[in-house]
Amino acid sequence: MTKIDQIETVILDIPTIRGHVLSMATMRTQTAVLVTIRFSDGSVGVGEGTTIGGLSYGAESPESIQSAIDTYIAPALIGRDADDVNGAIQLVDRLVKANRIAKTAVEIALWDGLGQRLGVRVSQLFGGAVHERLPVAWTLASGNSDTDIAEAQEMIETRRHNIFKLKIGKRSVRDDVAHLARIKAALGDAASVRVDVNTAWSLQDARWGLRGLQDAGCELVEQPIPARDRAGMAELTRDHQIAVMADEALNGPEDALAVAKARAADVFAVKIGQSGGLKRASEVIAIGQAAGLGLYGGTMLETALSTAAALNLFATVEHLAWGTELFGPLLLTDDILTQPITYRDFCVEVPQGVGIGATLDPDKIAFYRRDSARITRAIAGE
Ligand code: MUC
Ligand code: MG
Repeated sequence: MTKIDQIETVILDIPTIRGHVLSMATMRTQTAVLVTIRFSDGSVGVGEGTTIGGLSYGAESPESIQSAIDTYIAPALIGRDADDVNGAIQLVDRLVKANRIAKTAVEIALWDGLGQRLGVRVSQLFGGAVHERLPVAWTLASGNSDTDIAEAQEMIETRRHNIFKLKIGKRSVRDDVAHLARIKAALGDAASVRVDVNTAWSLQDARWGLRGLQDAGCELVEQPIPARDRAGMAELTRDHQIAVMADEALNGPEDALAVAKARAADVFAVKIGQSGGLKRASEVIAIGQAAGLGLYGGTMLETALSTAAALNLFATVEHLAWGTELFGPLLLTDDILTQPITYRDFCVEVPQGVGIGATLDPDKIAFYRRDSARITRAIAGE
C-alpha cells in the first residue's frame, strides 16, 4: 500500500500586475498556501489553498489555512492509504468543521498524487474531460472606467477575453451603474459585460441597482447582497430579468441545495476552494444541474496550480452556460509553473499533463515563499 508520508505547507506572496480593486479590499499581492504531499512510493502531489484580501472576503486567511493543515489535517492523514482519496475527504470532514479552502489544498494534492501514480489526468478520475478549452472571463477592477475600457479593448483585440466582469460595490450604486454603462457602451456587442458586487449592497440598493444594470446591458450580477440573505436573493432572482449569480452564498453542497430550493439564484459560481475541494465542487455542480441552474467556473484568483486543478474538474462538466473566470495566473506578475497555462482565442486550455498537469518551478517557489516550510512527517516505523 502506498502511504501518505509527509505534508508540507508554504505561503507564497506574489505581486499582482496592477491594483485589483474589490468592494472589500484592494489587492496588490496574492497569497497562496502551497501544499506538497510526499508518498511512500516516491510520488508527489501538489495543491493550493487561496483566498482574497486576507480575512476580508471570507472566514479563512492564508495563515489560518496553513495552520488548519499543519495542526489538524496533516496529522490525521499521515500514514493513511494514499489512494483512498474519498476516505481522506470523509475523515477530514469529520475532524475539521468548515475550513474549506484548507481542505481543498490538501485534497488537490491527493488527487494530483493519485493521477501521477496512475499516469492519468485528474479529469480522468472524474470520468474524463469533455472539453479541452473553456471560455474565460477577465475582471476589470483597476478602479477607473477609462483604464478599464482600454484594458478591455486590448483584451478583445488580442483575442484573450471578450467576457468581462466588473468589480463594483465600493462606490455609490448610481456611480457603479454609470461605470458599467460607460464600459458597456464603449465595448458594445463585442463583449459580454457582467458585475460582481461581492455582497456590498443592501437589498434596497440591489432592487434599484439591478434595474439600472439591466437597462445598461449588463447580463449578470454576482452576489449583490450578503450571502446569508437567501430570501433577498430569491426576490431579486424572481423580480429581475438580469441573471443573478450566487458566489459567497455557496459554501459546499448543503448551501447549493438550500440556494437551489429557495430559487435564490439563476446561476452558481462554482469555486473549488469555497466548495471544499474538487469532490464537493462536483456535488455543487450536480445540484445546480439537477435544479436547472446555469453554471460558471469561478476562481479565488488562484495561481496556475489551483487553476489547473479547477480546469481538470470543469473540463468534465457537460455545460458551463456562463463559461469560466479561471484567469488567476494572468493577474500575477509571475507564473510558478514550468509550463504556464495557455490562454488564447478567448479560452483557457485544459492542461494535458498527468495529475492536475502542473509542474512547479522550484526557483519561483524559493523566491516567493514568505518563510520556511512547515512539514508534518510520518515517524519512522509507524
Ligand atoms: C469573486 O468574488 O468572484 C473572481 C474574480 C475576481 O476578480 O475576483 C474573484 C472573486
Ligand atoms: Mg464573486
